[in-house]
Amino acid sequence: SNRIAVVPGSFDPPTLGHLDIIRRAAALYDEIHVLVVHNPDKEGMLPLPLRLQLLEQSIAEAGFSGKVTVGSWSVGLLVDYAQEVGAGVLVKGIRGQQDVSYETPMAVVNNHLAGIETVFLLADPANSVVSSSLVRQVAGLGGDVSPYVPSAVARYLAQSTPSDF
Ligand code: COD
Repeated sequence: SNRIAVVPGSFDPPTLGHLDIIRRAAALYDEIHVLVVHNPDKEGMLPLPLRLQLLEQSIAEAGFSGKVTVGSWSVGLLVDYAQEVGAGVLVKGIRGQQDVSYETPMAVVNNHLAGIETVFLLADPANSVVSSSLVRQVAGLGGDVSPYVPSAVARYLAQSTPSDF
């Protein structure tokens, strides 16, 4: 059924942009699976268990954990996971033309592979410059990223040293 949606991402780390998309997806669907898609070839900044923990904490602190579960996926196609949990929809956030170009082929292929639809939510302009890579860069140089990330993430980044990234 299309009442279950997957919100996939790297979430390295989770940002306020991610959280806004999760909140809005939860308003549209009965059940949301936030999925940390782990690319074993990409080291990334935060280890997978920490991404999961920060996502869970951020979602709980934002007060919309009711319909939202957090999981991870590192083998096989994203659509295999969607089919396994009975989701007919992937929800993604669009910040601008670059996101459209990046997401379009994946949306088309996922539809061909499994009949899964991708629903795009336009980023809130307040978050349109926020990305995990920007947060990694600013935090790595010792800057304050608290305007861009949930407080659980800000707390974690503030107590780790730049050389951790
Ligand atoms: N505001 C709104 N939305 C945002 C913001 C923001 N500030 N920042 C990010 N988002 C959105 C992104 O557009 C994306 O939809 C989502 O949040 C996650 O973002 P990231 O950066 O954490 O994750 P990405 O972009 O690295 O995506 C990783 C995926 C694994 C989800 C992606 O690569 C994917 O769908 N892969 C498919 C794997 C697969 O099965 N391939 C075969 C068929 S295509």
